[in-house]
Amino acid sequence: MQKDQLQKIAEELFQARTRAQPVTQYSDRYDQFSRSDAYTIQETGINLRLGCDERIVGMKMGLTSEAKRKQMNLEAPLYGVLTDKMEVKEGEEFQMAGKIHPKIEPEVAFHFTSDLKGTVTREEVLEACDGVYAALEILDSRYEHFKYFSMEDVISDNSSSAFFILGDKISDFKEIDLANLKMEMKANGDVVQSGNSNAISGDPVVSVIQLCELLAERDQFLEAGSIVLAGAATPAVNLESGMDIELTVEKLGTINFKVGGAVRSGHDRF
Ligand code: 0L1
Ligand code: MG
Repeated sequence: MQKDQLQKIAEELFQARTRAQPVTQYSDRYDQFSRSDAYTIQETGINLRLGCDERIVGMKMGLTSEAKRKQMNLEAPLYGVLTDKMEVKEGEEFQMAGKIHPKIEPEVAFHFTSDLKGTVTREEVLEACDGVYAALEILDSRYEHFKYFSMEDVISDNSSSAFFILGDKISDFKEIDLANLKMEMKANGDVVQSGNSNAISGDPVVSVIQLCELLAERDQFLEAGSIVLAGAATPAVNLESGMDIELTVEKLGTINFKVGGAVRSGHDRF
C-alpha cells in the first residue's frame, strides 16, 4: 500500500474513535493490504494520539485464546498499544456515551521494570516483571457491527483496544502458578464468563514471550515501564449502561466498576 493510503486509513480510524462513528472494513476496499501495512497504520494512529497529549503506557496482546479466535473468526495472536488515556481507574464510572459498541473481557496483566527484547525465556519475563494484576480490557472496534474481514483490519484498528482497568498490583507473585488461576466475571451479580488463565496462550507469561517475538519482527521491543495486558481467558461480553462488573482472578484479587451513561443509538451490537 502507498504511504498516503496508510496515513488516510489511520486518520479515518482516529476520527471513527473520536466521533464514535464506525467505518467499513479496509480489507474489502484495498487489494494489497499486508500485515506490515496494518501495523504501520496502527503506529500512525498511535502517533496521532501522542499528538493529542496521550502517553504510551504499555501493550496489549489479543486473540490469545482459542475461544476468542473462534468468537472473532480470526487465526492468530496480535498486539496493540495502550495509552494513559485508556486507563479507567477502579471505582470510576465508565461512561457508555461516546463509545461505539464496547465489550469487556477478563485478563491478566503485568508490569515490567526492564526491557525485553526478541526471543526471551519464561524466566527472563518473570525476572523483568515487578507486578501482576487481575485486569479487564474494554474493546471497542471502530468497524461497523464489530466485524472484520481480516487480521489486517483489526491490527490497523489498534487491535480493538479502547480501555483497560487494573486491579491491585501483586508484587509477591513468584510463588503463584500464573498458568492456573480461576477467573470469573460477573455482571450485576450473575456470572457471565468464567475460565482459567491457562486459556491465555496456555500461560499468560507465554503471551508476553509471543509479544516480544511479534515486536522483534518490526525491530521493536517491550520497554521497561510497560504494562502488558496478556489477553482474555474467555470471549468478551457486551457492555450495557447500568451494569456492575466484577472480575475475580484467583490469588490476584477482585476488580469492581460501574457502567454509566447511554451508548449512541443506532449502532448494532455484536
Ligand atoms: O483479544 C483481544 O483483545 C481482541 C483483539 C481483537 C479482536 C476483537 O476485536 O475482539
Ligand atoms: Mg483483550
